[in-house]
Amino acid sequence: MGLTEYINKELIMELSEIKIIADSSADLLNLKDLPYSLASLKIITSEKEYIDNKNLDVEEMVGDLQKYSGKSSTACPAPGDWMNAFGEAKYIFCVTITSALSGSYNSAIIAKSDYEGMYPDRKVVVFDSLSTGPEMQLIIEKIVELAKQNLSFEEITDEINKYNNKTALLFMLKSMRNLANNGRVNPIVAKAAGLLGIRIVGKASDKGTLELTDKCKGEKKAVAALINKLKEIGYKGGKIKIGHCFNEELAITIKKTIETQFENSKPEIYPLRGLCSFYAEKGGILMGFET
Ligand code: X90
Repeated sequence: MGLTEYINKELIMELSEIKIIADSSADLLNLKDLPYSLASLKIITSEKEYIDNKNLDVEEMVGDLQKYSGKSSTACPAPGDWMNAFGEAKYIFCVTITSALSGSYNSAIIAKSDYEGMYPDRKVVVFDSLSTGPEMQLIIEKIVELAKQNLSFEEITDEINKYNNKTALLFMLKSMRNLANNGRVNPIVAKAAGLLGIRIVGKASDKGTLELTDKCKGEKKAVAALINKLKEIGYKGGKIKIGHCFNEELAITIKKTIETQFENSKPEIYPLRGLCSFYAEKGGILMGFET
């Protein structure tokens, strides 16, 4: 075998050697086409601990939380949880919730360095989504698309880092109680979200924090504000995903509004899983899209 052939052989990954791992804030239980695992976050109350995996009954959790007024918190996956999810895979692509609000990214980085230390011929890359939920799903789908095109590990890494700059996240929330109680948003700002009929619209900032953009009286105005922001941020009809916490009706309204304004847009609707449901709370909407 000549040198060029040798190098090429090194660069080209078999699809079966690739594994994608996301933390559970991506709301993704399985993936078509490529091996996939998730690293679970936890939701903790004084009564119960919920593990955000496929066995979690999200409806039950959200119901419990509505009745519960004590302290509640969340915990990110430990490095060992990431390591377990890696399994025996040779090429691993990890996607995490924003490192500005969670330790998940740090845990994954520690797992990466341990794993690569143990297996020098294996490779792990960790992408900080600077976001969560539906925007993470877009990144994951892009990894699958690139892997199927037989790009190398490094090429996929470069392309995903670029793609990450071309995706964004908007949200609409009825309550920010859990975000405020857990120090993820300024409590003074969050107060408005507790008022009856008030909807908060905001986005994931470039730094991966929550940035509130509009405080709206009523859902109609909030939908209008959300669509305005969508255009302002630069959506032009590309991929878009709407995750909702037991609010399919509002998700459909938003989907229809987008479809009438962007001819080629095909918004996808899905239910949020545990971590995102805890913070977005009942009625909340997260929207990830390409700009
Ligand atoms: O490590 C942990 O315990 C997890 C902490 C996560 C905190 C934030 C979760 C946000 C979930 C709420 C609205 C969208 C926020 C945009 C993020 C930049 C969803």
